[in-house]
Amino acid sequence: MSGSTTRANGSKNVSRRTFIAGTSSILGAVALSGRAFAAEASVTPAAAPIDSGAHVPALVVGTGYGGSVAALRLAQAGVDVHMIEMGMAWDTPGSDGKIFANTTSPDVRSYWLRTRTKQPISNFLGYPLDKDVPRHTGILDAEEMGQIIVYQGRGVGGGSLVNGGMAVTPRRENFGAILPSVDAAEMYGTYYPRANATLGVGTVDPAWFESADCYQFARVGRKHAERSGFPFVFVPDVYDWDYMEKEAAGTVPRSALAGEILYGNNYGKKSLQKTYLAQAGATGKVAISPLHKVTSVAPAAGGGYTVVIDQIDTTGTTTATKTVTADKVFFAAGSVGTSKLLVQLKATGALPALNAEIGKGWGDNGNVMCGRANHMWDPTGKLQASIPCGGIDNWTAGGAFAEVAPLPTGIETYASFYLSITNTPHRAEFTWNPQTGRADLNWQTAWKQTSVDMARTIFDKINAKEGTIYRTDLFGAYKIWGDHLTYHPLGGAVLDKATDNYGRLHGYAGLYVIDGSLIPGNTSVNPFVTITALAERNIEKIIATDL
Ligand code: FAE
Repeated sequence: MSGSTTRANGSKNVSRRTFIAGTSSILGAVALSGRAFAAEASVTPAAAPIDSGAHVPALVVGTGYGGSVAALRLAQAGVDVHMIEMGMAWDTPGSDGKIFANTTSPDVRSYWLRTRTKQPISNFLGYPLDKDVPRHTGILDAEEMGQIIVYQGRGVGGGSLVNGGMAVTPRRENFGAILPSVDAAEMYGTYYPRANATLGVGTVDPAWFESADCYQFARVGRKHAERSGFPFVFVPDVYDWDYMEKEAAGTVPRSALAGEILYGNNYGKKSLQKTYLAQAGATGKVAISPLHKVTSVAPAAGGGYTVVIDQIDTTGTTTATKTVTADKVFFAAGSVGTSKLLVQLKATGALPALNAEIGKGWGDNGNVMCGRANHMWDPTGKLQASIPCGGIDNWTAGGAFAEVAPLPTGIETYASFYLSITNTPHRAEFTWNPQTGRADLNWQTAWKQTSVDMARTIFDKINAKEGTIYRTDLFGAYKIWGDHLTYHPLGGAVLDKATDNYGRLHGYAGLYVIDGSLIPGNTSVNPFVTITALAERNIEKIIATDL
């Protein structure tokens, strides 16, 4: 654009719009300290597409948890950062005046480059739920990786755009199995608290929970768990609990109570756009290129790295290919994105010195879903908050932690629904397939049986006690288990194996991994607090020693 100059973070156009967005970022950051999260629009750094030929001190691939931590802390240390994000900015309302689509009515915004929806719960009462949608760079990717569908968020904010916000710190006695090379005392003393504070994690008010219509399903879940001798625990979340109470009181627009979740929450949820990325924007040192996809990273002749980036339009078509240089590159494209990129770059000769651990140690966090059919005298409520707030902990005895999840259909279903995280031993590997020019993942559907068996340590017992049965209508005809998917991909560039103990990739100074691919396949609970805390730990060390 005429009259503009290229900034140190590789973007042009310090326009009035950027300035205003920067100002609102500051306001957003101030709001973080109060209880004023809620219905505001995004306060992330304004989209500022990178110029071909630009040179940036730090380039971050992806804008999820790991990428957002890296960008904020680097910027606070005085480093100019450019974040490259293949998904959209999610800062502009659609024709209905809302940025995000409702879970009950998926539309053009809902899926990443598919012509038909791929809903995790595919059926209800015998009817298939999927429908045709226009192909678009929508928010939820149901990526089919061989024998597993990996659900991921696409856009500025990564998984935080689509997830349930359940923000769970693992029990400390389980941490040694999750990240064996990391000092637990440091994590529980410093980095988990830092992550929880910056993410804005809170817990439902127990008194309100007891009376709220929208949590009848969770109270039924608790009753059944406790009658079978299982502990029920409250699960913290980044949803603004004050806002949800106002939704229930009818004083603010509804989001969790309107069934919004999988395709984004228009209000109430503190996604990364409102937390880490808002603070990053407030530094004035972070720029973001949405609808830009990194396709290659290789050593540059004069030092640093040459990064090749495809700019795409909302049909997924490449409209420009840009080449930039970066002194340091942070891989934060998520477990699948980073793993696919690294196995490709190693196999095709761009980064041949990456070690043999690249692509290994991938797991599904043992995810498996199921529903139970309750008796007619045990209704779960027709109004259900889309945000879960409690779980059943049978990890030590049976290897399963089950979230009591909603089925926000708007009608009484007499169903209890659960997402279990299980202690699966199975790990898959990404490899480069030169015939197809794609990375393959050798996950096997049959491996889910271990997870099903662990989940059954909870639900077989509850069914026996309550005289109830499993639902067979949610995942296809007469199919009890949602065992074809994961929400929680982890691993593929494992800490202290593919990288050193702080995420520095072996073989290349200045290349780092800082997302869920560092974690070897399981966190015993929902993963994003651990991804965030580990990123906080690693970036602190990298800033202290590498810059
Ligand atoms: P992630 O957040 O996936 O961010 C990676 C980003 O990189 C994405 O925005 C990508 O679009 C982008 N990207 C990928 N490849 C490229 C490329 N080549 N160039 C440019 N950009 C690229 O990574 N976890 C919880 O702890 N609690 C929950 O309640 C929860 N619920 C979930 C519900 C759903 C439906 C889903 C899908 C996930 C859920 N998760 C939950 C998982 C959580 O969102 C996930 O572990 C984190 O988002 C992973 O963080 P990363 O930083 O690794």
